Amino acid sequence: MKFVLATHNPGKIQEMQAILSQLGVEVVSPAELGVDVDVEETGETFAENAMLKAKAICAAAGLPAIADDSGLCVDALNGGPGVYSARYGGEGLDDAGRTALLLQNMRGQTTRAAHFACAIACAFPNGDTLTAEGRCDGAVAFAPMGQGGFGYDPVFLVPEKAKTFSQMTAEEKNEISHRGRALRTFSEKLATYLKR
Ligand code: ITT
Repeated sequence: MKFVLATHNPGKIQEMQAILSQLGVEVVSPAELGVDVDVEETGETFAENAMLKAKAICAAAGLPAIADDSGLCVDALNGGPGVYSARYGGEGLDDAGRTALLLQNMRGQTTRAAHFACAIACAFPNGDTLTAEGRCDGAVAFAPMGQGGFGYDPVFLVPEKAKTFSQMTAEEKNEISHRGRALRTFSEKLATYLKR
């Protein structure tokens, strides 16, 4: 069975393709199918937004769709930017701009604890759905470090590894990341679903 990835984020597409192909799930991007739907993320939780995206792309593509909604939740910012991670600071900012804004808003803050959260939703053309969540605990670094990954990776420090996500290989990140964990849980649920 082929699945369409309900995301426009190239960083996510790369990671989701790498993890899902290892798990034996065949995926295509919306671009490969000529599908271009912009879904308004009106949900208050990662899970709600992931489901909105999965259902919209499933309807447009006529294929089962897997969506990811994720973000960085910082304790000192009351869990923010959270579901607003992609929109932090408004439309004009890119990944580097949002990261710089985060460091600015954390200036002088000694409580650096944060976690990445990921909700995966899968919608099937027959109306069935599957969901999974994953989380990775860490801290907001004091300055960007490393070149890999995307988004807030350069400032997300994993203390046990003494590295930011950007300083890890793709494999190292996938092993412990919110997205890796959510997708592995998802693939177990998918296997059970497909057996029925
Ligand atoms: P789609 O909705 O098209 O999937 P998006 O980038 O808008 O793409 P989200 O609404 O889920 O996705 O926003 C998540 C944001 O959180 C994303 O833009 C990143 O800035 C950040 N983020 C999520 N996972 C991340 C990761 O593994 N590393 C770094 N930043 C991440």
